[in-house]
Amino acid sequence: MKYGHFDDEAREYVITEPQTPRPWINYIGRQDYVGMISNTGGGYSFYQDPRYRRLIRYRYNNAPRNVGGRGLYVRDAESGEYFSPTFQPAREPLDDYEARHGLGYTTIRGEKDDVAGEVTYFVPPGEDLEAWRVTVENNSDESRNLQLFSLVEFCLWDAVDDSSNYQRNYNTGEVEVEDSVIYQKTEYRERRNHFAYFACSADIDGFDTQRDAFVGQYNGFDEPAVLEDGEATDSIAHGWSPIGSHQVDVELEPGESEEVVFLLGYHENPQDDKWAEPGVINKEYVEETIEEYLDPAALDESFTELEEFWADQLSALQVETPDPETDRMVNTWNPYQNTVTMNLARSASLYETGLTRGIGFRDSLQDQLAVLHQFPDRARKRILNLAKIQLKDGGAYHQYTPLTGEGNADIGGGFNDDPMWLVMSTAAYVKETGDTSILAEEVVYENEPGTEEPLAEHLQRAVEYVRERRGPHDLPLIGHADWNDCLNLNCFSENPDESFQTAEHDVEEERAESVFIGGQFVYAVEELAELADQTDLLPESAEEYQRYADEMADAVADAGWDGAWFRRAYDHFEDPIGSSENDEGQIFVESNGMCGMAGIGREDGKVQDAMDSVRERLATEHGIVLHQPAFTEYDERYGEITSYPPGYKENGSVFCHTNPWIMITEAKLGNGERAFDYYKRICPAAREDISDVHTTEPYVYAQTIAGPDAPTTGEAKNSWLTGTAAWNYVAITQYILGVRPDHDGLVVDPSIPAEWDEFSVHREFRGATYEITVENPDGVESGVDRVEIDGDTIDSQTIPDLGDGEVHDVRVVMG
Ligand code: BGC
Ligand code: IFM
Repeated sequence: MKYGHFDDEAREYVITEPQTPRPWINYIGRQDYVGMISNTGGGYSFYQDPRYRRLIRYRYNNAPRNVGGRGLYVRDAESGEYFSPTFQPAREPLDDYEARHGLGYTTIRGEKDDVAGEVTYFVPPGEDLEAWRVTVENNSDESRNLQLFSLVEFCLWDAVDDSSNYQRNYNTGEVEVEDSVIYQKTEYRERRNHFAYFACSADIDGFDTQRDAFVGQYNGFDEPAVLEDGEATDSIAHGWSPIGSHQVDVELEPGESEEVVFLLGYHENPQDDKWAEPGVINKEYVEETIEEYLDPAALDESFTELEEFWADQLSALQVETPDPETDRMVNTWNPYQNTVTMNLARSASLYETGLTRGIGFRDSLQDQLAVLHQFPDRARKRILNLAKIQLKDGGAYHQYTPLTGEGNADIGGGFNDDPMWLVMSTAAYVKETGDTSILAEEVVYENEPGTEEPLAEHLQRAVEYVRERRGPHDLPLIGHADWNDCLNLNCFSENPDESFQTAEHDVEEERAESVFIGGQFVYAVEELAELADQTDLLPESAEEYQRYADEMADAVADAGWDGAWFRRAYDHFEDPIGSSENDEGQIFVESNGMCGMAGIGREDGKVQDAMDSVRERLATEHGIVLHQPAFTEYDERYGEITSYPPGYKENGSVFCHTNPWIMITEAKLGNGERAFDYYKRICPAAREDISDVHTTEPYVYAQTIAGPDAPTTGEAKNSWLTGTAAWNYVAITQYILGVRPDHDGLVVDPSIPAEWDEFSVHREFRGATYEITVENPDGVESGVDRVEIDGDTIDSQTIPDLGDGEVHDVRVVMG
């Protein structure tokens, strides 16, 4: 069952039924001001930090869900009937409803009894505010006496305090109303000097700022007292729960409509004006902005700017394939999700509260892989920022706090895969841009802020970190965990009555090993070897790095091989995990994907065997699950992974992040059919028809899809902020369609379904544009017979880096 459809031309997802199985959201704003808008107008907003600068309250685990925060109501003053054009919060059934999620904006339209309300939400580029452009329309044949009510439920800045410290925050709330602007100035008198405003373009007929006055003591947002009575109370909040609500009376003749603009904005005084008079907000800072953006003409202009921004962002890579679902993901939705994920890391969604997590080292480095061609400069900056939370021993803090840039000491380090992602992403950055100067950038270490070393040295330390921390099988020590946060193997006793995971222990005693990191090391250090061929900025030679990689590959091929697939790890007692010797967790996808991508043992058939085993044991119609069999009981020796019921999250769900590793490996083996088949199994657009099963948005990837061991198999969870987006984009564009940046140019090496007879890729690369057409006259899955550039055949699969600002026609004939 579907709840809408794609409008490919407009690059919008159109939702035609408000009661989607979960809130289906969109993100607005991409710099400091960020908001989430659901298909019923819910969600929340913040400035820079979703915890400390939260503007709108959101109740994460609420029933009915996704209510509060934002609201719009249209009321007929004569009949007293009212509805929300966004369906919620009034939840009055609508005669007509449509929500359009576009790139950086959402438009929702609802009609009832011949009155329509339409609202477009977006953040004008460069501004710290969200605009709601609301139009009320009289589609009946009589004049109507209507009232529009807005609603914003302010969060008192620190979102944790907001939901925990009521003895304080029921007293701190302060507001001010001047003309049509409601100022939320809570805590302004304290040290922070920031305030929010909720402005309206119309002369208002009333307002409310105290929630309980608006809602009524015993009503909900679906039947607020003010809507029941038809009149705002002009309440001023003194403590309790400040809100902003305007009442605008609108008289409309038949066929007439009226636009009203609302602005929810944030302001922070400049540093030199930090200590304003206590309690007196500096409205003069925002007056001009408010006036400017209440004017629809200014909003038109910034909306055009927003559209141009996105057109430009997407223009570097566009494709045309025989598969429309692939096209809509690759051309629009996947890069859109990549950008949102790059901006927010894993911090704020409807599932990530923004209260506890910062920017993850591992996560954010992987996010860069997909945006390098879109905004290489921002990616460069982020890579260098991340390198700052590396530790001098080559390890890294696992996360940093965006407001301060400091490593998160509560979580610390000890995730032993972390350093390798720095190597992988830096190498990918250089392949895209050719800019080796990043390696010379001086970067500090988190634990030695006084010591700056070139990024090249950071990479070297990353390599040494893994090389120096190896266990009894010469495989890398896993530390607290590798990519799989929940595989926690350093448990020090086999006695189940003792609590080992939590016991204080000396890191020196940790012995559990990771085959996954072994594969990752081979992959990353071979990249480093290639990089060393390009530049002498790295401390060691290509041969030396290759020797390290080969050494590790031998250890993996030896102790990491189970006979038909790669093992996953060894626990503290040297017992294998991910082996046919185990009862549960016999085979894991991660190590097979990573060792497969690294090509370990490819020459003697190991990679192909591993892929066959994955297909036989892990591939389901909803994607490839993490492992089989799933763990049925909590087992301290494996840690958090066994805390999940079978089929969920790290315990055997389709953890979508890992699937592209298999797609890439299959593509590298030339198995185009399989690679693409896996791509389609988890492709959100391809799952649109089973939206009632999948439940999350059909236009973005979710982190997990419940595996076959789960009672709700096929159900997705935790959509939007996931490394799944970046890796799937890499898999489809670089390995299946096969156009990938390399140091000397763009490699063209497709691995596609045999029945595809042609596809094309528009790719901008280092200043030139390549219009690539791939023909497949013999119906093969892989293999390239001929490459022509501007009519001339070249003797290679690599389109040279022409860098001449020109457009070049590239014809590739497979065979
Ligand atoms: C989740 C992981 C997550 C980790 C850190 C665990 O409970 O299962 O997916 O990465 O927490 O937040
Ligand atoms: O690899 C992690 C990621 O860093 C955060 N989400 C879960 C993944 C698997 O545990």
